[in-house]
Amino acid sequence: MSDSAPLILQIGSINPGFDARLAALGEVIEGWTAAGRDRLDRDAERVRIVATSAMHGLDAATMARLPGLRAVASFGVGVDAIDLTAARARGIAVSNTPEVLDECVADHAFALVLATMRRTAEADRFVRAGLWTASRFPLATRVSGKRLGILGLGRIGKVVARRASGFDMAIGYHNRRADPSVAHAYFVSLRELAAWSDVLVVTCPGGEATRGIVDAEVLAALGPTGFLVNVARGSVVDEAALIAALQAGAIAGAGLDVFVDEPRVPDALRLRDDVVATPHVASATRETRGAMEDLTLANVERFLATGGLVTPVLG
Ligand code: NAP
Ligand code: 8YV
Repeated sequence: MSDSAPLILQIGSINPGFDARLAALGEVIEGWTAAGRDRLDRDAERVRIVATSAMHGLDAATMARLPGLRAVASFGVGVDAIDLTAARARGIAVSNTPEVLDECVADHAFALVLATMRRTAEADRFVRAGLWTASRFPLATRVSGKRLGILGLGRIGKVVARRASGFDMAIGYHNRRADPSVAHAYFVSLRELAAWSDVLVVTCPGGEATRGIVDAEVLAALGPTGFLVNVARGSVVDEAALIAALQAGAIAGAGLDVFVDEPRVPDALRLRDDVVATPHVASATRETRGAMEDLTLANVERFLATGGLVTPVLG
């Protein structure tokens, strides 16, 4: 490749297969290696596109080092780890991977609804520990026919609602504004949605606008028989308030795929039987991760060929 060919800066490895396919599209600087960092010191001005992920993000300081940056292609739908304010100010376009992960993320949300309310993970531990021969497992909570509240009835939230309708559940939701395309009950107030819900499922974006909106007051409204499921971002839930609510019996349990300081999970959550914790895997099936890889690479390819993006979220 010529010395003036555009470079791709990859912030973090996705997996060897993805990394190899990206490298087949153009010259890649591997930002996480010592060699990549040296190369970036020499050739930062030649970088035209950054390939990143919902996990690795892109901060304003890195963007500022790349005067020729025109686009960002991110693996994942959530863009809260990308400084969109800095990107907007520079006219840098950003793409993500919407829709291809909706079904699997909703499936996982529902797995957490069932696992927390029916105590599935706890029951598994009970059998494995050999306790069944000596004692009875406590009763759980019925799921079918209950009220499921959705914080963030967007692409993923709507699939969660579809899953819930198969369990004959009543559905309510809270967004910033009502969605005229759905018949579910709209709650202007998140607190009132929580008070109505038997289980509150969080599927809104992370970032400053939603930081800590599931707070002590919302958890108190959910109440001692209510469950919380979060497949959105750890930042949406005030984790200290959640721990306090669980410890006080102010809510019945929580199913959590996302945490404030991943991959670190506080012992106060990790060691509780009324918490089901998974390591941010809601989209992690071979099928969905493959589709997310394809869409990320399609965005890079389109940018290199035309300057445009397939699924822009900004620009
Ligand atoms: P989406 O289609 O944009 O839906 C987001 C919904 O949240 C919209 O209905 C939006 O409605 C609502 N919302 C936004 N800001 C809000 C606020 N301040 N208060 C209340 N509601 C608000 O997004 P999506 O594709 O469904 O993805 C949702 C999120 O799921 C992602 O951003 C990501 O963080 C998370 N996610 C997690 C995983 C995982 O592995 N655990 C995987 C994929 C996605 P209004 O605009 O009307 O408010
Ligand atoms: C990502 C996610 O797979 O899409 C998102 O927003 O959180 C997950 O699907 C994960 O964060 C990898 O970057």
